Order: sequence, then structure tokens, then C-alpha cells
Amino acid sequence: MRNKIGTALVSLALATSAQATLITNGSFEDTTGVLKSNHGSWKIFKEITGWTTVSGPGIEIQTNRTLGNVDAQDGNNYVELDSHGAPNTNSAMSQILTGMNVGGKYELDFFYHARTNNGNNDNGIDVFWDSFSGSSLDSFDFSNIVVSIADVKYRDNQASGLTKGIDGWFHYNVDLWATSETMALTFAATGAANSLGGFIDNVSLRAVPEPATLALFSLAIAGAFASRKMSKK
Ligand SMILES: [Ca+2]
Ligand SMILES: [Ca+2]
Ligand SMILES: [Ca+2]
Repeated sequence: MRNKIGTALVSLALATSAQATLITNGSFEDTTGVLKSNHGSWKIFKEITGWTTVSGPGIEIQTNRTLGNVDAQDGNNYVELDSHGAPNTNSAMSQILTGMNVGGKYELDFFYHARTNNGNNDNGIDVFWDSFSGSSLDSFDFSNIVVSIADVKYRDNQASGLTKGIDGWFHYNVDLWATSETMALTFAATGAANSLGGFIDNVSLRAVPEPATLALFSLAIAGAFASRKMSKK
């Protein structure tokens, strides 16, 4: 009986905390893809595993400790979407997620670090969570912005005494709901397009178990306890 309770508890723990991330290459360590230009410690990609450029010159991948002593939050690589190259505009990248549970809750986590100390929203990042309405992606609709990071400066990340993540990166955590079976997660640089902007690393998206699922696990535990009581008689 003890084993049964143990199994139920383990299942509950798995359901609540150990859902696998649904994001492919959320740490940008896999740079297999379509390279546009290689500058050694930074490279511009049209696409890399999991991610596609949807606006601007491309996905700029920075490697470890290349910029102002900003280490990657995870692994060696991170992204800067105020990318280098023509057109001289901010870039945006998307990942398409299929097989989503319509109405289901998801938890998005990612880390952000500003590059410059300029104003004018130089390091801005907007995050979009778009659905397919009919057959076309409802992308870049401003009503679909789920996080908007504006006017953060490098020194804000580096300052002590602020709430911050590992090594100065700010951790963002957002609850999202799927509104269609296929969703798109998009990161877009905003503000002054001058090739220097906000960094992104360690993106994950996890399904949050529905209350019904939790209730089932609770019932399983209650059942295990009940049968244990009965067996004592
Ligand atoms: Ca990384
Ligand atoms: Ca850049
Ligand atoms: Ca900028």
C-alpha cells in the first residue's frame, strides 16, 4: 500500500512541476539552420533549429562573454534581435507550436538582458502569442502582445539590489492559454534600430495540468489512503 501512495505522489509531482518544455532550442545552443553572415563570435541566421525570422535581417546569435561581460544565461549562446544587416530594422523570430490543448494553460519562462544604457527604448522586446484564426496566423496583432519590455538599460540588469535572475538576467514568467491547436510564440525587438538591443535566452513553455487532472491525482491518493485504512481492520 505504501508503494501505491508513493506512486500517486510521484505522479502528482511530475504533473505539477516536471512538464517538459514544448520549445525547441529555447537556449539557442543548436545553430543548425540557414546562416546569412558569420562574424565569428556573432552570426546572423535566417533560421535556426526551432526558430524562423519573421521580420528584419535575421536572428543574431551571440556566443559566450562577447558583449560587456554578459555571459549566456544558459549554455554559450543567446539572441539579440536588434540584428545586424539589411534591412536596417529590428528583427522578430517565431516558433510554431502544434498539438496545443485549446483552452489549456501554459507557463512561459525566458530571460532578458539589456545591452545599452541608451534611452529611446533601445533594448525593447515585445513577446507575441498568436493563434490561427481560420487558416491564417493572427500574427503581429498588437492585442496578442503578452510581454512588453521597454526602456530597460544595461545598468538596470547589472545593478545590485534589484530582483534579477542568474548573473543579472531578468527572469520573466507568464501564464498563457492556447486559443487554437497551433500557436506561434514570437519575440520582436522594439525601439531604436541601431544593431544593439535586448538579449533573450533560455525560453521554455510548459503545459500546466488542468484542475481536473489534479483532482484525479488527489482522488488516487485519497483512494490509496482509504484502502490502507480498510486493510488495517
Ligand atoms: Ca543559451
Ligand atoms: Ca545586434
Ligand atoms: Ca536598439
